[in-house]
Amino acid sequence: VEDDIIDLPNFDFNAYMLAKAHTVNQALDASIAIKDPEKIHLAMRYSLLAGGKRVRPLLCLAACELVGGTDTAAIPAACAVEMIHTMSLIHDDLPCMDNDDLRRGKPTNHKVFGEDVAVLAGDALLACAFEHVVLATKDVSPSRVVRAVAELAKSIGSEGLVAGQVVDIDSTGLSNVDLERLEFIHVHKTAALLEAAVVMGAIMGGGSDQDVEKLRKFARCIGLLFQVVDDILDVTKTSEELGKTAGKDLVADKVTYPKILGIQGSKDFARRLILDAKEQLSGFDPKKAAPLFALTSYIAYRQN
Ligand code: GRG
Repeated sequence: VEDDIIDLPNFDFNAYMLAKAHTVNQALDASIAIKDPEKIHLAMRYSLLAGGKRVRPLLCLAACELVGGTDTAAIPAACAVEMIHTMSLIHDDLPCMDNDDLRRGKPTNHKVFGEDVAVLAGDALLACAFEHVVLATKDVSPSRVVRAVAELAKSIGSEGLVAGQVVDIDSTGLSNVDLERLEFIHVHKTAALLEAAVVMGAIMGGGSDQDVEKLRKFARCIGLLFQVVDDILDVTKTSEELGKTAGKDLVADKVTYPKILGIQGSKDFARRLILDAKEQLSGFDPKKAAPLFALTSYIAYRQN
């Protein structure tokens, strides 16, 4: 998405990202100690602390801030979302799924610890996420914590992330995947967890039902935006790497937005999603909304 259609006056996004990512990384480091049995805890920490953009936790903290909450209220939820994101990547990389050797620039979990431990590390991170949000959340009413946990659970199960993954697997190699099916995959596989991150942040921060629903709509737009941009980057980056005009999506076995809409059509769609996302933030205090505007911009213009 080339044109800058998000205006961010007086907001130092780099400083914001660095400070918040540091807070998140410290909290993640503290959330899982190395204890007995050492192997499983090392495997969990290996992937959780392997880097990554931390987009989901940052969204969670920014949504909390927007509705007037503090980082303290949302940090356990932010960590829980990243734990689940990480476990989904560990499982996605397994030989029975995508069979990837590298993730975040490092050997995948199963390459280092073996397939058996990688499956278990994913399972343990999933359990740890729920335990963490319930036990570590401070200064938030129990009813809000329960609502947040329900949001998280709904976003990842057979009507969320898992639904997206199973339909994605079923679509691999098919030549007739249409826009509706592609959107189903991404709404579930990618957007659902981003939505949970934002909604949990708003709930933990004390947002009204109206705030939460506006932010849910915002998150659905940026969730799809995330994936459209991912698909565009996949084509443009691979084209650059190959020094050709044809990109990876033209040779790979999976359907992408550029394959169905073309590059320009995908960019137009991304632009529409940015405008729709912005629209949802328009009723909030612009100063408090600046981090979410900035994260939208980051998702739209990122290079990886
Ligand atoms: C959640 C119960 C449960 C099971 C997992 C394997 C699986 C089921 C789902 C796969 C989901 C998957 C791999 C989705 C892709 C999501 C995505 C866009 C990943 C890339 O996210 P980035 O760019 O990565 O934020 P970093 O490394 O920066 O965190």
